[in-house]
Amino acid sequence: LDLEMALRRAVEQDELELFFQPKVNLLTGRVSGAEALLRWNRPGHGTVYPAEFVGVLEDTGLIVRTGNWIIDAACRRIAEWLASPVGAVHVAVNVASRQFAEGDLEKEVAEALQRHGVPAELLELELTETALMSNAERTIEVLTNLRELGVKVAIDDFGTGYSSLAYLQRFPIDKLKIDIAFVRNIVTNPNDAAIALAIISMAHSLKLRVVAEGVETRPQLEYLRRHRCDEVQGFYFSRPLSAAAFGELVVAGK
Ligand code: G
Ligand code: G
Ligand code: MN
Ligand code: NA
Repeated sequence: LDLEMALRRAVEQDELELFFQPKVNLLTGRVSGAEALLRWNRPGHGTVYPAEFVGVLEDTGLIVRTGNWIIDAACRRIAEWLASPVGAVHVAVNVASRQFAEGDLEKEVAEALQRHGVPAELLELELTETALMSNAERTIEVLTNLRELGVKVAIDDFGTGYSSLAYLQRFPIDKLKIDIAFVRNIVTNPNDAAIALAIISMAHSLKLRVVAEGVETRPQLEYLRRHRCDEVQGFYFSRPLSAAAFGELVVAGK
């Protein structure tokens, strides 16, 4: 209950902040964008990580309001970068199941893009299989509207949830993110490797891009490159960074 009260204040008091973890394009070797990850600068507690509070946001329904703040903050940041030496950055934002089900995502996204004058193709939404599958017909409608705006959609933690392959083909999506669970032992565990390679192959057959999450070592990276994964994200390249540090990284790489 304390946590809930504190979280209600957090949005109002501007205590939330987005960090950015680089994604690297394996063809060019350059930073291709970032995943926005929420941080809470809780007075008296230092930095609080989403694992400790996203569940409470979901359970209390606060995730809808917070999620709208996140979308707005991401667009504001994209606009700031566009007007600076950093330039165009593709930013992916996590959307919680309840936010997808209960929020008016299309409206919030359209308004945030317009408010900040951001080209839609620079914004990507990461949704889990669970969020997408709970009402598949509505999902198709929402994703179709988002695609009309020009926003990109990725399925997050792919392979850990339950997706109907038939729907995968019907959902207008752009990208699959291979869950860290299959990447962790990709070099040593043939079963994990088989799943990761099947995801890459299926994604490409469906004309989707594929990103591997949680890449921590060079052998994992080389393995994924050899097997034509499009992008990687993970501690091997960088932890999530403050907006300022991410901007510096991009400028240094130009
Ligand atoms: O950044 P960290 O490693 O602590 O993230 C832990 C979890 O919190 C991840 O599953 C991530 O998807 C989730 N998360 C991080 N930022 C956001 C956010 O802005 N919105 C939602 N819904 N989940 C987030
Ligand atoms: O659920 P989602 O995929 O949105 O969350 C991404 C989470 O993965 C974040 O909490 C982020 O901090 C974490 N993460 C990113 N890169 C790595 C990595 O290389 N290793 C590990 N263990 N976690 C990572
Ligand atoms: Mn994610
Ligand atoms: Na993930």
